[in-house]
Amino acid sequence: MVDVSLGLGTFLSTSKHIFESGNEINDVTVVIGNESCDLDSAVSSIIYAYFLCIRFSEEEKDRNVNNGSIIIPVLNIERKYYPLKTEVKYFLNTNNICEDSIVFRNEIDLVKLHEEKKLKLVLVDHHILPEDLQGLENSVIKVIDHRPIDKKSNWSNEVVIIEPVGSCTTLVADEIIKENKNIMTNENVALLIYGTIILDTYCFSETVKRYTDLDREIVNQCKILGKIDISEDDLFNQLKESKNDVSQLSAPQLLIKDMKTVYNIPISTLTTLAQDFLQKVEAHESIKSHCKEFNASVCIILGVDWHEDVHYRDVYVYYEDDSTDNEAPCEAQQKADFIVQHLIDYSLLDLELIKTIYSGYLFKQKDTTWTRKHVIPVVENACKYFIPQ
Ligand SMILES: [Mn+2]
Repeated sequence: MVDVSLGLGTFLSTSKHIFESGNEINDVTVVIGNESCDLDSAVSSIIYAYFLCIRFSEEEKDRNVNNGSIIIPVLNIERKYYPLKTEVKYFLNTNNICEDSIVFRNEIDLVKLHEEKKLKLVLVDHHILPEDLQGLENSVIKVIDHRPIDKKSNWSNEVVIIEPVGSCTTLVADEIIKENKNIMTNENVALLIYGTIILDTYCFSETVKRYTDLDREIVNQCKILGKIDISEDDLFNQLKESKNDVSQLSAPQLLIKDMKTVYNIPISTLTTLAQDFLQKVEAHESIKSHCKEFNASVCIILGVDWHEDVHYRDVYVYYEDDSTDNEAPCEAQQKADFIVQHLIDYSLLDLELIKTIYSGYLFKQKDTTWTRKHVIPVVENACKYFIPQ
């Protein structure tokens, strides 16, 4: 087991090192968050794993044994997508947790560990196993979540903590404080929890109202035990800024950062106008490889730009043009045309065609009150009724 007196960063790099070294390991406790890998999921899994590690090493000390077990937090995304989680990367970095010391979902074979009967799984910030991990129920030893209970779940009362608080880290910290308050005096532990709760509750905003008394209480405990001096507002602004900072991202990464898929059609939202994105030299190539990666022949880009208090929106509908003659439109174009027609007829976006560019249509969205939430059902409907000619 890892020596945890050295802090969070060392705990992570050491347990990762032991895991990768191929040494004889009898059991692996994996603490994993949900697939969005937002700050809540990332911090909950890291801090809870650290807490378990301290608990086990104290038990080991008592019994004077080393039983070949290891505890690792796993971020539930592929490593290549980590740069997209800008606020996660920023906040972990500033708390001495570098990317190298993290284990990502594509780097650990949970199913194999389960089959070898070596896996103990802890779910944080979700309580339903994803599709590819169905069948691993027997390995789950603990579930901590703050979302509304999904009726499909039936964990026994001994393993599950589900409470509707603002942030899952609140529940994690609550358990830590009850059992071993000392852990919270680690400055990084306290600050990570403090920042995550602040971000999740929109800094205890009264308009959003996404907090409970327990969130408030844990934040106060973090301040006292971790001797935190940064104000809630300052840290909230830092985290919000880092979340919106896309300056380090490439064009293909911008298309994935905020994306939802509807009937196999990726719909990306940008923080600039699509028109500006399309002017980048690598724009066309990026869109093509984006379609390839998601196995799509049509994709949609929604652009937003803020100028003081006014905002502008535009919509770009792209199709892969694989037609060999110019007479009949290819299937992808027919589909794009059908979607465009739906957006014009059945949505209130009030679209005005600006131009066609790289086998796609660029529209100005004249009613800017409509967002992706409104676009999705229209695209869904179009896909449902589309029949290629
Ligand atoms: Mn959460």
